[in-house]
Amino acid sequence: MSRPEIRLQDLHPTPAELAVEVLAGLRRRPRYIPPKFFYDARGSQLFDAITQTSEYYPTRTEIAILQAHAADIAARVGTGSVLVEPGSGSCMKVRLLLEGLKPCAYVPMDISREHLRVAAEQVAAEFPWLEVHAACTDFTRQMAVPDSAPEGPRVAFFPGSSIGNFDPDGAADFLAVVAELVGPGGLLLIGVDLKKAPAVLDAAYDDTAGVTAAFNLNLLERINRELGANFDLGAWRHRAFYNADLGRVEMHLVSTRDQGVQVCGERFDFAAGESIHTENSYKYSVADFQAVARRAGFFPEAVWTDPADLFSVHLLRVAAGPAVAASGSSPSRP
Ligand code: AVI
Repeated sequence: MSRPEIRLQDLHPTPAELAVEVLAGLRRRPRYIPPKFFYDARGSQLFDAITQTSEYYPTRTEIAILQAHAADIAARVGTGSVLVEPGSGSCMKVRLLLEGLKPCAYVPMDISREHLRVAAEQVAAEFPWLEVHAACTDFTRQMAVPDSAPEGPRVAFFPGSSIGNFDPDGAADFLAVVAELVGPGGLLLIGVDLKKAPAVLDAAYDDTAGVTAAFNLNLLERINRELGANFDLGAWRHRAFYNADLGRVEMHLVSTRDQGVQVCGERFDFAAGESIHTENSYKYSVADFQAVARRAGFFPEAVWTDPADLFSVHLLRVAAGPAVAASGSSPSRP
């Protein structure tokens, strides 16, 4: 069978870009490596496996919200748009919207090239009437609709509470870039995880099967493989906890002993118990998130939640005037 036709714009980060950011993150205190580097091919697979664990409620809850309100969403968004999805991953959730929205084109964007290609081809095969224009890019740095895509009113789809991986200022900056991408009157449909009991959050980010631990540790494996580093994977452990003061789940890799590691010819010493901070996942109330969105020039049009108030899906529209927040954004730093 011939492969379905997709157009792929390739701006995949180079090993040199990985090296620059990893070295900078290991030199600073506290040490920090941005979560976008989780998503090599294995990391993307492990993330998909996380979404299947019983503890990780966001994915199944957001899907239930999208299914329950698909008709309302379609009525509010309308048909014929260019539907853009930054961080599209496996393109699972967008499938729930495509029949109702009937976009004229779908633009998945992801940092993981092969994962993107496979996912985009599957969407193109399942929805033969849909033009798919994929863009392999680090959307935290560069977010542009490929020139090959048609003109049309733009709608951005940013599910999964990926916005939580920015700190609130970074989130407002990122949303301002999205507002510019969709333009005046443009829409954003975005999933945002809600604040809840810390025990639920702690379990969601430290599942008993150890999938999230493997996902976190895969970062060190990737750095060993791609940058010729010598992290001893047996000497690091996964740690995740809800930081109530800052309203975020933090993930760390903790050194279990005093050790030295070579990365790109540079030696880094870690004391026992010292950690590399690898991810923040901010949680919001509906009102707090709407306040962040307003700073970026968006106005709330609708919000849907599940009966247990675990997760929210917001529909936001760009105001006619210019956005307030500055453009340019990067994921949250400690
Ligand atoms: C992609 N992102 C929204 C996930 C989250 O919940 O912050 C990544 C993740 N990290 C650990 N589990 C899932």
